[in-house]
Formats: sequence, C-alpha cells, structure tokens
Amino acid sequence: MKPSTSLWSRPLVATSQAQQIFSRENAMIRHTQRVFVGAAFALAALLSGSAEAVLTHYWNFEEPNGTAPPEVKDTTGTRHGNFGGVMSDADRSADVPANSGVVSTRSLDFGTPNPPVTNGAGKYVDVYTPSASYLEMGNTADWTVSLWYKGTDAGGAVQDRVLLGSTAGHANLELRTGGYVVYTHYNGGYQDNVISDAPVNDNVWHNITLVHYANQTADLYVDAVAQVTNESTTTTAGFPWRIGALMTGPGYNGFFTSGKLDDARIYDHALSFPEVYQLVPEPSTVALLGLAGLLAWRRKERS
Ligand SMILES: [Ca+2]
Repeated sequence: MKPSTSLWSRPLVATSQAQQIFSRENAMIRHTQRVFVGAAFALAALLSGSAEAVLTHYWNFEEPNGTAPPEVKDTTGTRHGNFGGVMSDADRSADVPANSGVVSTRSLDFGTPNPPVTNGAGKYVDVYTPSASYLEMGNTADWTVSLWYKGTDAGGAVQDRVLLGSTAGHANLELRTGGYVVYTHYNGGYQDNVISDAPVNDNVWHNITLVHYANQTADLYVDAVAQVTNESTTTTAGFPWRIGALMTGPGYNGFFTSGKLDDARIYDHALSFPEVYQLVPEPSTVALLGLAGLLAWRRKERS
C-alpha cells in the first residue's frame, strides 16, 4: 500500500517544549509497551505446551485397585509394573507432592530404610517382567524423564541407590553419596557430571527432570531449577539407559532406595525450560529462580 502523502510529506517542525513533553511521554509509552510485550512473551512461553512433546509413559500410582497385576499401571503406554520384593498395595501413601500440577491422591512409599531392618527383602516396582524387556532410552535420542521424590536416603556408590534404571545398561538415574541426584552413564568409566548442586534427600518433595538431547548432552533440573545444562552424556552404544525397575537396579537386589515416589513421566521429546517449569506450576520457593531460569532460557534460545 502506498503510504499516506500527508504523513510522509509532513514538514519537520522545530522542537518546542510541548514536543519535548510529547517525546518524553512517547518514550514512557514505548518503555511500558516493551515491558508488557516482554511479560506477555514470557507468559506465552510459559503457558505454551509443545505440540510435539508426547507423554509416552506415565506412572501416577493412582490405581484404585492395586492388588491385581499389573499393580502399577502405565497410564499412557504399556510399560506396566508389578510390586517387587515385599512391596504391596499397603505401601501406597497419602503423602503426595502438593504442587505437581495434577491431582494426586497416592504416592508409593518404599520405606525408610528400604529394605526394613528386620526384613532383608526390599521394596521396588518391577517394570521389566510384564513386558519381558527393558525400556531402553536411546543414547542419541531426544527424551525427558520426570519424577517426584521425597526421602532421606543418604545415596551411595554407582548403582547402589537407583531411582529409575537397572544394571543392564550402565546408565541410571540415582542418588549419589550425600543425597545428590545424578544421571550416571558409562563412558569407559562412570560419569557423574550430570548431578545436582544440592542434595534432594531433605524429606521434602522434589521434582527431578532429566532432559536428554540427541547430541548426547543433557540438562538436569530440580524443582524446575537447572542444575546443569548441556552436559555430556556420551556413552558407548552398548551401554544405554535401560529402565527395568523403580527404586532399585534389578540384579543388585541388595540395594534399594528409600523414600517416596510419585508422578513418574517419560516424554519422547526434549522438554524446553517453560515445559519443565509447567511440571512444577506452583513452586512457591523457587518462583523467582524459575523466572530467572526462563529469562536465561530465552536468552539461550535467541543466541
Ligand atoms: Ca500419584
């Protein structure tokens, strides 16, 4: 469209006091607009879910009748599980994360300690046997694993205190000595570079989210606060992450992880920071850190 002649031919006039005021007001309006646009953009990023992110496996432990196999149902996939060791339906707990963003009435309580001192057999969920196979997380694939953990487990050496995993693939999401959450992976030696800054064993519900990229790097979040980003997860093709159990690594049944677990999810997609943030929608203690994280993520996206 041809621009208006009157607009483009309007003569410039000398600066007057009125124009200076007008100019200052314009600057204020532009500044306000920028603030609103920035806030709206942040909000849009926060609220927009990725249409590409598919929740492929979801264990929420809400089974109304958990006494018949499969006792732990995969509500979006087919990786159902059964109680292992001395675990039973009585080990469902009403202690649930209050800010998981979904209605939760039950978690699974694996005991503290697990196993009970008076009983050598531990509590875990076996997600291997019903499918007769491990759920293999590709070394060179995008995926995200998210879960809620509450406990006081002191952690341990490699494969001692597994949250999700097995001993079949030399990679696990687990608790290291001191209660740090770590995505251990084997690359000629066990790598602990994808590890939390702070322990997660303070008996408070924590959301733990591991975002893995096809280029063999990962981000680790605790309560939607990035602990590490773009850390190497390089491992050899023969040692992927193979999930066969919750709260132990089958094959090492002397080791069981203490505490409670809820709302474990697997996505076939590397969630963005706003999507991770949505998993912890009311993080009263981390809201400002989350906002800072969002802004950092947006800067990273732009760079
Ligand atoms: Ca639940």
